[in-house]
Amino acid sequence: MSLKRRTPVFLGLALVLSMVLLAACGEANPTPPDPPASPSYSVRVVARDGTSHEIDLSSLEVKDGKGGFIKTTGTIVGPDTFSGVSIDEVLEKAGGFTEDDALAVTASDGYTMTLTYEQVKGLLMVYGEDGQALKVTDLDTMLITSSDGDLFSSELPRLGFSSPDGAVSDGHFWVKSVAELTVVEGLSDWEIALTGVESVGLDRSSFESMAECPDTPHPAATFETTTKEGDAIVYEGVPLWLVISMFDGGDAEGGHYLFNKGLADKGYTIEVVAADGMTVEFTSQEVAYNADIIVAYKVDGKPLGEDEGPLRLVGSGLPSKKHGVKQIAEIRLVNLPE
Ligand SMILES: Nc1nc2c(c(=O)[nH]1)N[C@H]1C(S)=C(S)[C@@H](COP(=O)(O)O)O[C@H]1N2
Ligand SMILES: [Mo]
Repeated sequence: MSLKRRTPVFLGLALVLSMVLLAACGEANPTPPDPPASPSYSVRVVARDGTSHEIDLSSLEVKDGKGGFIKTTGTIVGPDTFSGVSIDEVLEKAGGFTEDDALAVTASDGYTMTLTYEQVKGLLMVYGEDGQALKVTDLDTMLITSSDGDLFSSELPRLGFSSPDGAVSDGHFWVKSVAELTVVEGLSDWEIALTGVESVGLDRSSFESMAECPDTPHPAATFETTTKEGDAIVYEGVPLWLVISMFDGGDAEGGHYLFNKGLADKGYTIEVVAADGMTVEFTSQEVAYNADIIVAYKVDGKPLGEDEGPLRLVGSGLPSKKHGVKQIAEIRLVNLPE
């Protein structure tokens, strides 16, 4: 009796939970069993000229490293010690890496993180014990191949960043189970302002981590359209509501982003502002869980060009053509309920 009654309630709850869980990528994965003792790893490196090189990591000098990372939730993992090889040596074996290049690091689960030249060289923001950003520091970028501790002994090889003091860097750069390193055209970092219940900066790598997260229910979004010339193109990004979950005050315990459904129901206005100041408005109700209003960061697999980038709005849910804002500089929540 009572069991039957409860069933619909639980189903309803499960649905709601699957709608609200958000944007903190790579944090709920159960850790697979440890790999067999002293495995040998190889990664494929695709050079700028398109040639593919299988690099046996055991053929490179093994170095000791120490470091840790901070997750989107604010949780700090490590620091701990590990061993591995220098990313410079891996790239050297495959034709090199120049200042005009960037590096797309792809994992076997499909997760991808693109590092600028500077990030490949280890210039990353490091964080203090309370998770506060300290300063950009010069770390050693490595592919971790083993660790005596538990933290970095599975899902190898793993991208890791080392310094003598074991600095803590952004978790989204610590790509697990690296399968391929692709040398791509150089790219620049950007940051846009998100101003709402909270104020945060959204930068390139955090956006990519959100869009590339292989864990459901992170809903990466694509939109197919045609250019004025009639060519088919595909935009990639995430729904606008997912970005809003980062600064609408809906965080759950531990700092996971949750979309603040209650606030959206009460109603507020979303302003999307372009670099030239052009601004369009949406209501929170029309954007909430709407998969067809998309913040795009790529077209045909490449970062948006200067004319539209770093981010633009696309999708069949836009109320007018004018709403397809290019060169987004800021997203604001205004007319917030008391
Ligand atoms: N292959 C792969 N690597 C990944 C991710 C992922 O989803 N897949 N998530 C990244 C993010 S966003 C974080 S915070 C950390 C989480 O690492 P953990 O699963 O070891 O806690 O891994 C990073 N590396
Ligand atoms: Mo993360």
